[in-house]
Amino acid sequence: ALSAADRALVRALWKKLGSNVGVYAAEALERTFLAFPSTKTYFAHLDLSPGSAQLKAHGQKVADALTLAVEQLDGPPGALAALSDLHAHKLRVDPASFQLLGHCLLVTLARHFPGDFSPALHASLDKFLSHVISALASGYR
Ligand code: ZNH
Repeated sequence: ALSAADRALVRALWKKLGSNVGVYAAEALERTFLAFPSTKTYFAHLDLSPGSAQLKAHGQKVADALTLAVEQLDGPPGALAALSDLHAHKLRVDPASFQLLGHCLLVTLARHFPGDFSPALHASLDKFLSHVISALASGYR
């Protein structure tokens, strides 16, 4: 679970990302598709070329879900329950691929904010992403 210190570090990073969370999420998606091409199969109906409008739009949706998760870190779990259901039952995404996007998000943020990536922030962000991933995977049970 995330400690108060973990939450504070994640919130501070999110504040720094400001209105650009969607930009970084889109970059993380691009990295995921490049590094793990099988993840592209779910998006055959979208234009995944670098910088495409559809990729940006999807990046913004993923970003908004992540921001919601940051905002609800202190609240009861369940913020991502509906989204988990969607991925499990409608989209039928292999939950293992959540880890891949999570990894690429970490890499993307570390690359853009090298000075902020103390071992503590790295660990806290890792915990946050694991928290999001397990929330998304919860609907598969
Ligand atoms: Zn997902 C969709 C989030 C991961 C696949 N997504 C989606 C959305 C969101 C999300 C918000 C929108 C929904 C609506 O519209 O309602 N995701 C998310 C997150 C994550 C994810 C947060 C993590 C972190 N996904 C993922 C992965 C994959 C996916 C990994 C694969 C590989 N999704 C998907 C799809 C979709 C989605 C396919 C649909 C798209 C369209 O548009 O069609």
